Amino acid sequence: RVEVVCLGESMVTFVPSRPGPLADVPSFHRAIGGAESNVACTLARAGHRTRWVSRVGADGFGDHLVDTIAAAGVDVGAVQRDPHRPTGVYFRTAQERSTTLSGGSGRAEVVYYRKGSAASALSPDLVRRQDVWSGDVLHLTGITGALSATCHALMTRLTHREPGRPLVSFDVNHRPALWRDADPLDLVALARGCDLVFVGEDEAQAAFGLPDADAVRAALPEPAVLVVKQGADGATVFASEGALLPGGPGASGAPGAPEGAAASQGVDGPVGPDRAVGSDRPGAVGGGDVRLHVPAPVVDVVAHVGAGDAFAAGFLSATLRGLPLRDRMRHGHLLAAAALTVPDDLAVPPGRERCDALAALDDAAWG
Ligand code: KDG
Repeated sequence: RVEVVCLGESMVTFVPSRPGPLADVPSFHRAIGGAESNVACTLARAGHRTRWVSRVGADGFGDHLVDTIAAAGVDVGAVQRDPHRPTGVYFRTAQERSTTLSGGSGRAEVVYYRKGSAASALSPDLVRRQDVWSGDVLHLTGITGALSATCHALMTRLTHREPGRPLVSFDVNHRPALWRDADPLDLVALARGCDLVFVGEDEAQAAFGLPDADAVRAALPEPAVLVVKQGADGATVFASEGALLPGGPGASGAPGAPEGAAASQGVDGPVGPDRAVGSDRPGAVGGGDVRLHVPAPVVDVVAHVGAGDAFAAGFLSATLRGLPLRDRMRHGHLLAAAALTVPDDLAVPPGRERCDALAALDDAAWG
């Protein structure tokens, strides 16, 4: 059984051979990007069974994406090929070096060539329920909502609370270049329908005018677990009482819909007789909220892009293993730290034993 299904667009990425604006960069090296496949690859490398659901062109870049993501150990059987639309591409324009740690919205500038891409044609009709609903967790990001009207409809559909769906994890990932003509508050509406939400404090300030983590929680009370990433200051998690305990949502693989729950039609088809998300899940929602701030390790940052995805992967990995809330946050920070120290989106995450040992260090060692 798949543990985590990640749905979203991936692109071939061109990373500058040396820092600087696009006009001055003489050459690039090819890598891959895509917030959701980054999460799938990192989780797979951390030993979890993952699937990536997307659409790529019937072109060489599509081949490269599918092959590379499959090589990381991700199930790519549900990836569609579009004979009429190309695979998306993006360029990094700079790789700044700094010593701040950020799992937030990312500061490197990017230039996208993705309008009309194969993935932008994704729609509720094209995505089969059996592909997205058969894992324990479905991981989505706000990027998909900005790609096209059909992608937005798909996101609205997938974040609608209803019986039969798995735990839905959502990284807000506000990308100003993509939301230019749309209302970023739409992202808040999508997040409200999810069970586990990640958002950067910087993006919440810039996109929604929410000044701090507490204001974000006040605006987003619905998700059982909300993680607000605060760059070098670490991150704060809010969790409904019970949601953080082993046996609550996300603990020990508990959240998934039963095998065979998914029908073979598109996600717009009738819903199976499965249990609902949220209140009927053991220990899911109690009265109050737990609030926990967890500092991040300081690392020498090479590039921020991909760090937020790695954080989500670390948090999800520890959640699937039923680890306590503090350890989920620390696993997030550790995987983000690895991603921050490489120029590409994806780093090889530290092994599980090493992460467990570092996560177990006392509070003094964690600042
Ligand atoms: O989180 C990293 C992503 O931003 C990067 O891989 C590209 O998916 C991407 C996007 O749409 O910005």
